[in-house]
Amino acid sequence: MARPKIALIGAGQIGGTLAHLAAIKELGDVVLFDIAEGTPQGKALDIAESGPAEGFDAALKGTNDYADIAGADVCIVTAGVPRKPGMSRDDLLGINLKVMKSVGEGIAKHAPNAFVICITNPLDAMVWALREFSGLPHEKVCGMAGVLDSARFRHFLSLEFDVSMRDVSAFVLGGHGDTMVPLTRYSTVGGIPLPDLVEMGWTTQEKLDAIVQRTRDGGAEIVGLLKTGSAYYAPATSAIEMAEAYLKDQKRVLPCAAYVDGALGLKGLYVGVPTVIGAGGVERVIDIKMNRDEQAMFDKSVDAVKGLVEACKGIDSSLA
Ligand code: A3D
Repeated sequence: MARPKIALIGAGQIGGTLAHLAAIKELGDVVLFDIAEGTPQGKALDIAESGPAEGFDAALKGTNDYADIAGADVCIVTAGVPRKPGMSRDDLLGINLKVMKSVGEGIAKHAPNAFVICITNPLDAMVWALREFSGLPHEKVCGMAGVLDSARFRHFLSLEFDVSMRDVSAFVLGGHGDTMVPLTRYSTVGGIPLPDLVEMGWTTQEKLDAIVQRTRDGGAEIVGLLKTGSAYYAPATSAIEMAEAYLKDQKRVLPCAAYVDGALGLKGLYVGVPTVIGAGGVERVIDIKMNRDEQAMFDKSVDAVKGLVEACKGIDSSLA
């Protein structure tokens, strides 16, 4: 059986890391696409040359021609610009919307059967626009944010409790922005919900609130440190987890920016929700129940996403 084909649209910081991880994990053959000449070719060759020492079997190709992504099983999109210190994700909207148009058309023409994972910011609006421009089925187009935001939350919690990150599970929902919703009631350490751990004296409500805020600011914290761009190791790892769930039909329960039409009281919107990812793409959106406070935070986040979608429609009339 031929190896799966993974097309990475954008060969910058995240794109290069995605290619390296996909090769090391032998998820399939990798095509790196970018408009910058030489960058995808150089990264593909560099990673291929790490193969003998690492011992992986995967072909890597760099290209500036969409025809080379033909028949891809998975497309992961990072094309566009990242933010710099002082910028919000929303500041990227105008420039990255244009990029989504060309990427969506490229995927529609050459890889219409792919499972598409968007990473480009502002995430929830860009994945919506990418789906509109590509015309692919909604369940085959989603966005990576929740896995990363949850991973950040899990990391901070593991430091607070001094336990393995593997035993901390967490859910962060809503839009990937300042209004994201880390759900403490659905987050656990070894199955024990966080509010119970506060009662048990493992931490205090103040410390938990501070961890929630640090999670919300997780992207900005890295931007502030790097100064020249945004995070890329953890974002790439998170998207690879989603791609693997699809390619291996793992039916993983992962939070991602999925098309929600009916669940959680939403009608036709991309936003961060718990999903099941398997060979069918986003196979299920999990319709969880939220309490009043959680619902209020989620609604605020949904409103922020709706505002960005409206802004996209204002910029590109073909989306209206
Ligand atoms: P960067 O290293 O600048 O790579 C972006 C690449 O896109 C560059 O190589 C560009 O040449 C390329 N590019 C620009 N326009 C096009 C085009 N029209 N077609 C193809 N390629 C193009 O950025 P990065 O890899 O650090 O980040 C990529 C995106 O991911 C940015 O929008 C970030 O804001 C976003 N990001 C999202 C998250 C989430 O959790 C959702 C996390 C981190 C970064």
